[in-house]
Amino acid sequence: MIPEKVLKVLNEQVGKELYSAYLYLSMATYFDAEDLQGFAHWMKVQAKEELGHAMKIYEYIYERGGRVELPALEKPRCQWDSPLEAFKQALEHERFITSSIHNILELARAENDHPTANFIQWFVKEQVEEEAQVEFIVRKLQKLGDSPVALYMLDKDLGNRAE
Ligand code: OFO
Repeated sequence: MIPEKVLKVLNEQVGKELYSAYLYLSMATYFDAEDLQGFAHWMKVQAKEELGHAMKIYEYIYERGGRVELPALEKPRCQWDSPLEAFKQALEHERFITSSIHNILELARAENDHPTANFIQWFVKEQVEEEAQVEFIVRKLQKLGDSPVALYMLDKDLGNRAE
């Protein structure tokens, strides 16, 4: 059985991952409205990945004999001033998710819940990648400045992200 306190934060994390999917899908709607289909595609792929993260925790909870309880999801923001502003928010969000994952690890260790401490390591590693890929796009956007041609090229590039 998962210790009660750990089960609580794992359930909360399912909600946070679902919210990540919701936020990135909302960013996709913004990019589609701006005719930046490549950016929108990137966000749609990311939203699916986040759903996968939520499901990974969901399945783990049941594997350990726990019960998932889904929380209410907040309405995500739907408008940004620029692609850079949207990606900066994505980076801020990923940093928040990273600290949440680290908290789960610390709590699992404190509760001597070795299986969860082991399980959550996958997410610790994943968050390094998640932050790095968003940070890379933020840096690119900062370098491109206001050049529409450069934005168009980046849009093409992001449109190639594999599912
Ligand atoms: Fe689930 O990694 Fe992003 O939020």
